[in-house]
Amino acid sequence: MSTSGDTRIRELVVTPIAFRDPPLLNSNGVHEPLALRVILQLVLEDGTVGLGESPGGTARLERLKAAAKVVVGMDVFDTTALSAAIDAALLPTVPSSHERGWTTSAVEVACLDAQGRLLGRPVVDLLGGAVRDHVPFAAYLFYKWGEHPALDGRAAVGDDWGEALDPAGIVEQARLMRQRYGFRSFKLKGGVFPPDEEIAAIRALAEAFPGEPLRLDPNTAWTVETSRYVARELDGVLEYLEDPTKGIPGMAEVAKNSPLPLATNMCVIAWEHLRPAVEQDAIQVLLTDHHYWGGLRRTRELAAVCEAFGLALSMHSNSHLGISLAAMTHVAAAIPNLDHSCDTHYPWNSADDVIVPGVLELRDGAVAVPSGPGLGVELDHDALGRLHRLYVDSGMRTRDDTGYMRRIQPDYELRLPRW
Ligand code: GKR
Ligand code: MG
Repeated sequence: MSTSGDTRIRELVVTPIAFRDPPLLNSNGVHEPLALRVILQLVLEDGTVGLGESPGGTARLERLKAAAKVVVGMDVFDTTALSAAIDAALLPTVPSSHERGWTTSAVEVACLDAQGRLLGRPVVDLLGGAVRDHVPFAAYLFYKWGEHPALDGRAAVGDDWGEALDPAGIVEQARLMRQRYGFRSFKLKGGVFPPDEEIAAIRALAEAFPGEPLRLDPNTAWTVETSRYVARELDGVLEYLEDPTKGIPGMAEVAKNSPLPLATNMCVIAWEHLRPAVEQDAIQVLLTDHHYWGGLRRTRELAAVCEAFGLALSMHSNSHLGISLAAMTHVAAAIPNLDHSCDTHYPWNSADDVIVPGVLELRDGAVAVPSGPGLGVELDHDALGRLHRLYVDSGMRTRDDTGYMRRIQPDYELRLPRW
């Protein structure tokens, strides 16, 4: 392999897709039958193609299309300049650095994939090399309905996970996760039922899987007082409590008396949030996510900042497919101070992947770091075409967990905090 060819970017192909998603419940409502992502193909003048994956939705799609205009002609090895150029182009219309981060991140991953392909080296080598050859992931447990109910002429859509609406259902789902993927740690998405019911589910998990790490994440469904109550109840049972309440000051109030470490992927989501979070001692664990922290190299830098301030590190996930899982695995493999297993939604969505199967496998609760050039995964063009058609035909353009819930339960009210 050599880089003697022309490494300038000829084109960034941006393809929105939709894929099936089960009825997973959260503090905002319920997942719709389809989830949205955007697949990037960064084509270089020499024909090399780098892959990227980003969350979908109209706003993010439009920003990626804007980025596609900016990057043409730039060198794929100039990732700092590329990110700066995209950031500058978005700044006038996208004031939030967190929001701009979603775009620069997706493009950076595609650049690193292309660089790795040019050099014949896995992306993890471009991040300083692997400190682990397998990355541990947690089973991501959700309260869920047995099926998407029949709606507007569409038949009900079931799945092979079944219903989970109480502690027994959650334990059963955890057993399935263990059986299918060998997970050795468990995260429960909470904020769905009154806190005592979710405490009971965690206790049932602790009994079923003694000594295995457990986490609970209600996505800010609780007041400061309720958060403190849950933290006291689950002292010694959870490894950490994730986003029990809203905002850095709220989390700091909870942290003052919490016997449990607090984690977030909601109140510290941009560089400017780190200083107040550290000053107020609001969190003890940061869930990083390369999809909005600026890409894989910035995530590596974030890990160093966490190390400096004594923050433990874990990893956040949203509904995603294999290009994202590959990127998450490469960066997690390169971070020495990854203190907890990473989150992943992959088991819920992997049946509709856009990559050629065989490279990424969740086994014994971990993914082996792909050893091929770049991210080590190949695009399945037929699958991409099919999922793009699904996107076009579905008419779905933005995630709306609350709106979907209201169509099924018209009296559903979004209230945060709810308890
Ligand atoms: O998929 O319902 C979900 C999750 O709640 C997701 O949207 C969150 O971003 O996984 C996430 C979290 O840890 O907060
Ligand atoms: Mg979370």
